[in-house]
Amino acid sequence: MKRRNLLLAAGALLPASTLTRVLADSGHEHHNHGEPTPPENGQGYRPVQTPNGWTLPYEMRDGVKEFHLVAEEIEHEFAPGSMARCWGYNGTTPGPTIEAVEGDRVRIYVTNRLPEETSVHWHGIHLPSGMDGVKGVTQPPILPGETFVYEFTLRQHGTHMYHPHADEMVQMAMGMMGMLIIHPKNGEEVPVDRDYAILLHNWALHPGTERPDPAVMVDFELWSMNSKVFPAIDSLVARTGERVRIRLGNLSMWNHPMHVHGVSFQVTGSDGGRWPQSLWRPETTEIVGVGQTRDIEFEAPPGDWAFHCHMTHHTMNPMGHDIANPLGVDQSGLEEEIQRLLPGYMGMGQHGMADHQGHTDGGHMPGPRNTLPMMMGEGPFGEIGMGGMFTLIKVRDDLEPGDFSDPGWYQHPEGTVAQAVSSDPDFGSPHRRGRRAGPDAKRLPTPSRDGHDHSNH
Ligand SMILES: [Cu+2]
Repeated sequence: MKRRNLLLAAGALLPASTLTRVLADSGHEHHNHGEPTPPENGQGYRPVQTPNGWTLPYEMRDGVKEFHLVAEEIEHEFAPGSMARCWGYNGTTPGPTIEAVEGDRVRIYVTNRLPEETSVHWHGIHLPSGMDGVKGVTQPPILPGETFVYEFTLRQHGTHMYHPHADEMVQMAMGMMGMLIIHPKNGEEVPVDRDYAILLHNWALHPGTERPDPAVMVDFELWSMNSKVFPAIDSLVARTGERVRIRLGNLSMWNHPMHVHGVSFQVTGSDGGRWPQSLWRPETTEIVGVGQTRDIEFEAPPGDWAFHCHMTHHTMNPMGHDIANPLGVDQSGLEEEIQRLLPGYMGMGQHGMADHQGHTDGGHMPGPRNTLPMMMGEGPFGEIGMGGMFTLIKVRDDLEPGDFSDPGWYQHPEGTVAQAVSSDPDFGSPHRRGRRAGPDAKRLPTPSRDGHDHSNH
């Protein structure tokens, strides 16, 4: 194995000194509006929530909504144990959500505190060509230290995004992006009770490093919602029966099939605005393509529901992709060999990878610094074994409208939880076809309730 591959393999299995659960009531930074804004000139709207993020306050000046973005290098935490130097706006990646109403005139100052030139493109917005933010085509670059002003009237509504159009390969890989939400001026025929905005992204933060690598096109280490990875992504919460909208934007390098458990949602809109109801369609997974936005809506049933990208590698943290397949390979003796090159290496994967988290959580595996384990998170039934683009939608009967604090784990009504009925592999008389392979029942991994497979040590 090449040394880099070893490192990546090790990175896959690694550390967990800081397995802090962050699904906390850490007071989501909401928005500048407080409670839903009362109608002004018939333009009232329910403010969007940006999980782990925030909404940019504006000032009203001569009838124009003034916003100020600052492009700058920032310290960013993907989850406890993974810090990086990223680029973003106003101290965060993604940048703050900009929220306005169809018909508003907006003036947006952009100050460049990056070490190189930039620009801001208002993705999908109908505006004068010279406000479109394509460096070299519609404007000169915003040089380091300069402030530019963009000004235009919003002629549409929908879920939009903003990002640089100057050295965008580097600047977007470093985290420069944000959401731009435009509410329809006449309200919505089918109102929603909770409105969430999430930007999907990927990061090449190689094990042991602290700057995303913009040269990577395919093999990313981190897959994020609003630049956080599970378990540091805020849970989305709702009261039973409330209508929830999740606005999803994708400025990453991959398409993301986003899946919600427990409901068939309706796909109701995009950056083309909220679609006519005749175009709404029921789905349980919706692909949010690169450069696209999609709005999904559903009426919330009680429970804890997973919400995640369905690309299985996108719900994992750093892992090697170039390693040989260890499934079914007897690794006795190999560990000692490899440890001479890479102290602390632990051979795993013979029976699958579910035992990785036990080793990393147990702390027996030190790894590259500043690198998350592949899977993390502890739930009411043990290790969750996820990472990346994964979070929970927590729906409760007794949640107050407008309360966004994490309600803890769901208390299942009696008799509604799947449970063990036997530990005998020969249990029952299941119908089977084909030829059985692999170890006979006596050599199957010993089942245990702590998430470990204890049979291979
Ligand atoms: Cu994905």
